[in-house]
Amino acid sequence: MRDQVDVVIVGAGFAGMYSIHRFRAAGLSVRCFDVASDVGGTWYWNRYPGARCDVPSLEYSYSFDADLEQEWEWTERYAGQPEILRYAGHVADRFDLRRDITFETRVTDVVWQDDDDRWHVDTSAGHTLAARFVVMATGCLSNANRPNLPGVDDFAGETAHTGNWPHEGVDVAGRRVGVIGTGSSAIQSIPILAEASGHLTVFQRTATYSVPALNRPLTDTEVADIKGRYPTFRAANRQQTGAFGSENERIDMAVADRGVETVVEDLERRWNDVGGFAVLSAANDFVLNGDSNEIAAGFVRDKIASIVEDPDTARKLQPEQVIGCKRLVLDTGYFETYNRPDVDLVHLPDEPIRRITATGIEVGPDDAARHVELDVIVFATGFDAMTGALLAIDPVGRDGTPLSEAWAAGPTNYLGLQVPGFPNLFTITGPGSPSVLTNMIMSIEQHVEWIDDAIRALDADGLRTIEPTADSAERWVGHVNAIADFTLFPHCNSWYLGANIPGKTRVFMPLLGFPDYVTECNRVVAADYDGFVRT
Ligand code: NA7
Repeated sequence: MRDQVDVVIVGAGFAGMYSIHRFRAAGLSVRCFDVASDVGGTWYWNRYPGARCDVPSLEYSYSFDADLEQEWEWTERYAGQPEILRYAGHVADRFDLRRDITFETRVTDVVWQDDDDRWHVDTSAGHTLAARFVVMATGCLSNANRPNLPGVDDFAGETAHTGNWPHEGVDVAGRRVGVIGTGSSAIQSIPILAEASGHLTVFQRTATYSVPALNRPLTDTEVADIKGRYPTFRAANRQQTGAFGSENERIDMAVADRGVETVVEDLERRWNDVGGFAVLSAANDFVLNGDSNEIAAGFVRDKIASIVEDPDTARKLQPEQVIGCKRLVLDTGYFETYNRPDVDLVHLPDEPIRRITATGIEVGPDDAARHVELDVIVFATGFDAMTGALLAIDPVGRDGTPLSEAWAAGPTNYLGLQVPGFPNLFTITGPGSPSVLTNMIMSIEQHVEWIDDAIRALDADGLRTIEPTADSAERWVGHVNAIADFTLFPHCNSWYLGANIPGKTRVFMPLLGFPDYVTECNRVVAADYDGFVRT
């Protein structure tokens, strides 16, 4: 006999934690599972040196409880991973969340049963549950991508993935370290690894645009200011495309209207004095217009050339693609690191990885192969983003159809919340929702509250199931892509498109524009769950 529960929640990160709190308050019984041994989700796993959030700490935090907002003290403009993990632990203590979480347990099977309108959920620890609802709080960047490079298992030294960093750390002192990848995780960790190791070699496939974070301690005055007006600050942030940054100095003018010279002067000021994503707020069409984009891209390329002393290294570090179509990275001393005598760059387009050996990585064309000797290899190679964690579980919906089959041509769902054929299964910050293009915690709160309302409405109406029609999901995917096509976002091989994973269908997954999305979610509810079938 299966244990009966109202809601199974998969994942105990920020989405899972708020789900537990919210659904409990609605009088529902909940059971949450996580592979980790504590809460925190992505912040539990990403313990690499330098891991830090790129959304300011006073914004990347829950807004659902005023006392929580007031009592927690953030210390830096951008919170580091240890501080965010402490915050997650504090929230778990404060709301007594852990009593409904089973840690170190993987959800292995999630199968819909038409005969009793329940999801049958099995775990690696032998749990068997029957749940009315399943909430996939599995995270967008939780399924690490470890490329299958030739010889990868031959390496006799130590390896680590930034997205699954060993709790005991990696001892790099005096050792020769190689970092594969130059995304955000690599760029955050490289300056610190360079300082701590004997020698560092970076293996770069695509150069990355990065701007100074200008991280710093928060002052008491600015914290008191925000805490004194948190509700209006949050409300203003929710009106922003990315649900954060309402007080960033944003210029609502195109480059051509503002004038190139003024824009470049402003970019310079922002680079030196402002930092963060706001560096690119010097005009409003950088990701809309190719010529405008080139102004910002050229500015950052010139910065790289002025910082990096060796001209050949500087050239390799200058990205060629559109700026902003891969997530802009915020750094602390990244480009400066290449001026160290103990740091080398291998530009993989010139010298591809041939194979990993017992003692390092062999690179280069046939006629100029060379071997880089290494003691440690760090895979900073990112994630199978947005769909990876969902497909790893691969829920089986109506008629025995697995999600992997329903999504063979790319993720199809409605509002990023529900997949046709998967009744009562909800995805938090799923593909098709603003998710990774926003302050994730604001998106998480909006999703959890929408799901909570949907469940309450079902119960109030004496109904058992909710799922979207195939037609509404098809229209939604078209809408998400039509909006992306107005921009330069689809113009490079980003993980937003799934382009970083060999064989993954190329579809732009996140939806641009948080406020319009929320309006649409609310309209759907007001129109009696328009686009959904409730039975
Ligand atoms: P990212 O941003 O996906 O970066 C991964 C990096 O690894 C990127 O430079 C990739 O190059 C590189 N990569 C991936 N596979 C390979 C192979 N096979 N060979 C060489 N290089 C490879 O992940 P992060 O963890 O840095 O950041 C993820 C998000 O977390 C970030 O956007 C923030 O939101 C926080 P590519 O560019 O694909 O050529």
